[in-house]
Amino acid sequence: MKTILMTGAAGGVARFLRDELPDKYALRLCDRDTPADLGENETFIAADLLDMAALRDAVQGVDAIIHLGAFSVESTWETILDANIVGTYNLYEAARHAGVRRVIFASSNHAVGFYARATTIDHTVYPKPDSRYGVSKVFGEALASLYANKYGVESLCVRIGNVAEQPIDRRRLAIWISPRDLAQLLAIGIEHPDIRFEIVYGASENAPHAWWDNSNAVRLGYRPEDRSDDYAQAVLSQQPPEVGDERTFKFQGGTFVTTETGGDPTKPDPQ
Ligand code: 15L
Repeated sequence: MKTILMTGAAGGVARFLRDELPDKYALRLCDRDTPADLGENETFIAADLLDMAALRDAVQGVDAIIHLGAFSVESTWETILDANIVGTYNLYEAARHAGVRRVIFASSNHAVGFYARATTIDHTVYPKPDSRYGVSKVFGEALASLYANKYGVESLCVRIGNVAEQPIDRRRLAIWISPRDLAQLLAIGIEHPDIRFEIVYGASENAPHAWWDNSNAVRLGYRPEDRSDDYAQAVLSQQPPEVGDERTFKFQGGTFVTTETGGDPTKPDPQ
């Protein structure tokens, strides 16, 4: 049985994944706070991403790491610097020293949020972050590339769209990923024999609404089971046409392209 360390394990994306990842993995959950309801195949280890000694203990003996731990929307520079930049550096350093072979890095669509919605992008485009948060995800991808090429710590970087049971608005019809499709992508990240450094988009089958060409994920074996178009009629009939600052509906990143604090109107602004 493979042991997988999951950072950010008390967060919302982890909650979905803990239900969806195959039982064949022993999950070592890692966060500052203990997640609720540990399952039979789950153990918990407390670690702050800023605490290198605790991280070194957390990564000992694992086969792969799913690195979800981060501040997950726009915030102050200090918050992003600590949680997402220093935290991700510490995680890769701990992985390198422990000889962990594979990391699945939860990148974000906000690494490329300043691409126009009218443009279809693939995994080879240069980054266009829409926020300090997006910059931190570009940093994570760059770090993953460095650690793969220099130290042999292999990475699958997943530019996650929006993880939810169903697409929650017009923008999310283009970038939605269901929990089971995300779990499938992460399992590819754990199991695929030929990954050194790869970028894929974390999206379900979202044609005809999609902005991303996810052929790299398909090449690695990804076959999404869920389609955002199944929800399009319901979403579009409830959503008024987008109004307000036109940048928020011209660019893929939505409200992240203008906000200084929050970024995701479905979440409270960070303090
Ligand atoms: C993200 O990267 C955030 O973590 C998530 O909260 C959503 O806001 C998502 O992007 C999105 O763009 O919808």
